[in-house]
Amino acid sequence: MINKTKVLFASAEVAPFAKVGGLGDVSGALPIALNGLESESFDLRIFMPFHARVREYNPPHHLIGSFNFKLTNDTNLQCELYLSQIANTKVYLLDDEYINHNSPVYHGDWRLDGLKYVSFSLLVLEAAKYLDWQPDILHANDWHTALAINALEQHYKKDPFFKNTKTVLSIHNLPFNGWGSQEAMSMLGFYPTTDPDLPDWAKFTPLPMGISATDLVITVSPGYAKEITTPHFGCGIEHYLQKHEYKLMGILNGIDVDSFNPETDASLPYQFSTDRLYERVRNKLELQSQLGLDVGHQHPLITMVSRLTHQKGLDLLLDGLEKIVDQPWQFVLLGTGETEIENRVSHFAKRYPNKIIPILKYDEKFARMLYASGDMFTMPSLYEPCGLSQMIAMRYGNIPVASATGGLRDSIIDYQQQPNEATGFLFTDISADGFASTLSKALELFEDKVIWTQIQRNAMQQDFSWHHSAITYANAYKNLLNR
Ligand code: NHF
Repeated sequence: MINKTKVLFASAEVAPFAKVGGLGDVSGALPIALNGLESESFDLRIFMPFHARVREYNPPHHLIGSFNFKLTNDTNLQCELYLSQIANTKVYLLDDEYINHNSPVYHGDWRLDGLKYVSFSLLVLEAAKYLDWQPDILHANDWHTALAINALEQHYKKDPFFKNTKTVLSIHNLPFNGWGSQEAMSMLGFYPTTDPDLPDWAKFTPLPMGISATDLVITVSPGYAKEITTPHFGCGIEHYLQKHEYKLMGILNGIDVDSFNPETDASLPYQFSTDRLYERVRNKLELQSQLGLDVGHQHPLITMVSRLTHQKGLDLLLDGLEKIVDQPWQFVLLGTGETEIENRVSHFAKRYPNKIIPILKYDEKFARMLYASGDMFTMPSLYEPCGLSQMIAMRYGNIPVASATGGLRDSIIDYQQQPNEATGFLFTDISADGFASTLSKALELFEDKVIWTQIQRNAMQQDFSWHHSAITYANAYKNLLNR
């Protein structure tokens, strides 16, 4: 019998059970792709908190057991462990008094989130022991589970069970570092790391602590791995990351190319392919008429599907659009997020009622319609560790106009740099002016149907499958185990 490599994959979000953002998409897809690799043999299992959302989604699951474990301060934590499944992958759902299966994925309250995720980070290790399942690799994601890696050092150093466990920490979003969990860490027995290369504040902050303790750090694109070693993107630990660059690598995320497939997507009125782009136009005409916009292929339709947060560059977008408001475009935005940004978008739309349509909700089906109808897809992010929407947009022939940062730069081939291979437009001057002038250029090229169709075909033919990324992860795991 072949010995499978055992990977404990810990994440706060896992789609479809509980997803808030891209972390959920990645955690619900990468594990399945890794377990499905024919060239490798992985026994990767997902460990996630039993959130209220999971209870509502209610996947088939059953209780495997309950256990108690003693914290270093002598208090007891009572835990329950459930087993469920996503495709080929086992999913363990963990519960305790802090996770409390009635809680939201994120409370938005640092104290409560601190308690929930610091305890979860300990629980994943205790659960592995309870199952007598010794992981070869512990793969944590973002600040929420980073402390599981520190726990190996701080709580389990003498425990032979984890003696051979190697560690990987994926960074999906560096600015979210777990600041505010200090009280929870003290309560649950963590102490500051003594790593002299970290600034003082970071020695007792979950994500930098995990980065310092882990064997390998993987960012979700190669570009972001480089960016976070600079002061602009490094969130105060750039010097640490420069010095420890040897343990830093980037692997671009993928998307589910079976689900996001314009040839078979049942949520679209008209399915299409690179050879049947005329069918794609019919989606656009239908959408324009549904939304009360002027109907016609000649009116360029600009789209955006996004969480409305500061990171996504909404200020820059609205200021940029205003600069070219006299041009004949239409703009449809779908998403929800910070109230202040939602209000600004609504206010802006009221001033240009026949041009700008904001749809402030989360609607997966409508998102697909936008991907399949838009001519241009905007992503003016201030930073973007990977970004998934630009890949989905390209697959549907919706041409990205995006900031030249992180994973956007790694996944989009810029017309201005490589016109023949181009799949989109990138702007390096990440400002309203930079955005407006690049969008104007795209609008100008939209008039040239031969060039535009070529860009669409190039974009739709890119391979953004998870299979591709999974092979790179598998090699990273292998290198780590052979060290
Ligand atoms: O795609 C999943 C996602 C990224 O750029 C995205 C982000 C959060 O900001 O890796 O994580």
